[in-house]
Amino acid sequence: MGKLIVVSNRLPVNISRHSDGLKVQRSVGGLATGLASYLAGRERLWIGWPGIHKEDLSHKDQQEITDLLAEQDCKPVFLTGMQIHGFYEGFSNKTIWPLFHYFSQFAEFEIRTWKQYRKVNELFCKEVLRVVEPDDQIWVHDYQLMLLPGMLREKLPHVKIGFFLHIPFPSFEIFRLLPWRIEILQGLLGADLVGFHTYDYVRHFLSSIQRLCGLDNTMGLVSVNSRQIKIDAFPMGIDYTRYAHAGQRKKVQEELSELRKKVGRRKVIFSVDRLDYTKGILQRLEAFDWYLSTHPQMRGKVVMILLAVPSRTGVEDYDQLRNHLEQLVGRINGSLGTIGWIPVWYLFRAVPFERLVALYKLADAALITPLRDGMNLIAKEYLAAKDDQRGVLILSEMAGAASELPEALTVNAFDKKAIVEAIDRALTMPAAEQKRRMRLMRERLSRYTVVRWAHDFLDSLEHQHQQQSTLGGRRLSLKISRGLLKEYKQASRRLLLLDYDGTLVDFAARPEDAGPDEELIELLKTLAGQPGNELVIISGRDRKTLDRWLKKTSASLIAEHGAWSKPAGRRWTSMGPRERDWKLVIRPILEVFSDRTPGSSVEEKAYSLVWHYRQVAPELAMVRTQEIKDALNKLIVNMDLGLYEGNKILEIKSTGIHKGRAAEPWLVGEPWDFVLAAGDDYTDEDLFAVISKEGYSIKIGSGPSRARFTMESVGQFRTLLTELAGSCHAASG
Ligand code: GDG
Repeated sequence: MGKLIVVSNRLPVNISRHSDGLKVQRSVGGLATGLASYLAGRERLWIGWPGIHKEDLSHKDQQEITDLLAEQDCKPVFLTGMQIHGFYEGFSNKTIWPLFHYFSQFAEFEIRTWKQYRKVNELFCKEVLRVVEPDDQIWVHDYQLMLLPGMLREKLPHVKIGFFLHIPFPSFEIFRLLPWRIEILQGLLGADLVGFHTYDYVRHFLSSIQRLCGLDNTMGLVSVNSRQIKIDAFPMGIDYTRYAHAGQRKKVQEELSELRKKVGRRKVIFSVDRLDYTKGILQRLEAFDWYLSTHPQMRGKVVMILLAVPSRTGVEDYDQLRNHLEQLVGRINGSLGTIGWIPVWYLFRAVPFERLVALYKLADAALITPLRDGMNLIAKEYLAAKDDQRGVLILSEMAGAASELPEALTVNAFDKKAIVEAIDRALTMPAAEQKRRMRLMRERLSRYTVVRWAHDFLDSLEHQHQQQSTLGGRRLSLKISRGLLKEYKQASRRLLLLDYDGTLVDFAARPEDAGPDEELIELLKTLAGQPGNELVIISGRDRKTLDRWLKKTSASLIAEHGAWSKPAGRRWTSMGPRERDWKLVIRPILEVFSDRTPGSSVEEKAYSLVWHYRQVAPELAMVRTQEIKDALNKLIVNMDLGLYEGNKILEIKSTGIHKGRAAEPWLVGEPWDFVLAAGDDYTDEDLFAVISKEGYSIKIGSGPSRARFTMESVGQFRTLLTELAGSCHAASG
């Protein structure tokens, strides 16, 4: 296996300037720990921003940092203050962070910061491209780099790319507010594996790609062109033993006895977070205030230690939050405190690891009530640190961790009364019950650690990639396309049978918007005009549309899946008499369903009726399609009709009309020495069935097919056609 390349916004290092030069110190983070054992004996590289603005560094400094970091298996992406301002403080923290945590009222939608975000993702992409090798695994982290997987995929079609989001993925109704929502989804879909903390976030992501990109999934597997992407939940764990054994450290014991002396016999409620509006600090403080008002017997007997770790200082919303918090602390302490008892012990700073663990060990209850949180590792660390199994965790339902910790007292963080009740229950809970709950949760945390999490993710990425290789078995490789090109050049009689939608052009939201671009018209004209060529466009569209869109190309046309055909320069002829009676029965049924299903429509073609549902909410479309099938299946048993499910359509048509039959007049008796047939959906399978095994049949996209080869996308297929067109120019010119 090749090396592992981890890419995250920040490198796991701190750089400081000393009188004798720059110093790099590795910081201990969950992710780094999780990877350490996985990486034992394996080459690794971590790419990220080193935390200092580029303009504060001379060229020599940059070189020195690069060299120092290389010793730590790290590679810097140097960013200017302006880039950090737009990309990190701007788009990441003022757009994505609030929106993904359901604070849409705080989200700013600025083109300027979006552009910086894209630019910085490109810079990260460049750094990865400098070092990546074909066998490597690339693991991209978090919301600052959501475009990166897509950018890498464009350059590296076959390399293994995983992405993990550490914050929540919001529901579709929130995500859709983002003006650049499609770009973000396309970026993420560049990965082979997209991981989230919980299954709820997976569901939200799947629903967004379904509604915004029209991509369905089967058990979390999504096909994009002919790549299969897995979307799954990997709840991040902690370095359990580090916290569980920390109590044995002398420094922790000293801190603890110091704290115990200060607290005396009082009960302790501990609250610690980065100072962020998503963490619900004000709300929990108000709840504590209410608790003290409604439980006067507890005054003087309980304290809340509130540790707010500075974060994003200088940003207005955060400074305001700090002001509010300090006012509230002041008000509670002023109105309820007495000489000798301060209800809230407030600290605005980060504390060293040993003091943090001592506080965890001291606390009778941890009050962790974020309004929204991707996971929340503090809740897990509190439990792990409790080696005596005493203490109660009060945890918000809105933290990802809640789904793994059902033995905690879970609360709705907006429901102050529920928090008050939970505080009361926690402080009066019998020791045996505390132990029972603690034991179950600690056992789980000791099994699913951050190391297991990293292993699971990377193993799953490897597995997903192997699956890709199996699926890609029939992919039209470079070698085969060279052979195809050679045969095309050498042939003197060539037949090209090409489907239109999904083969020559991508799907549009409205079918009428998928007309050909100038480049396509030119390409088809060239192909049709080359000596010895017969070009047939074989489509499900009606005659009028094909005439209007393709008349300049002088290609032969087949409309309505073979109901009509028009050899170049001739008139349309139909495949046989039309049977109208069945439509009189079936059309009204489809219309009733259509009236009840916003976004759907019924189209009548000469030989078929089509129910279109591209614009219908996916869950509703699924229900309605099944209902229509149930209703019609009974009716058509004795008619010469079939029901066909295509790309967001359900078609009812005569079984004798299909693309294979329509192509026969071209195939029979003609001495072609090169045949190419291409299409993307079930209607093209009838065509592939009549192509001889020497001919080239190509399916665009994934899924089972009779075609000999597959290609990923319309873009790739058009590139191949352009090469064919160019090859004969070159030959004749
Ligand atoms: C994001 C997501 C998700 C905090 N104060 C001190 C201190 N810490 C350490 C804790 C813990 C970490 O920082 C905080 O982790 P969280 O998970 O609670 O929150 P975020 O920083 O918002 O992280 C979150 C996480 O990513 C992982 O995917 O869980 O939902 O928002 O490890 O111990 N450490 C020390 N002193 C402090 O004062 N030493």
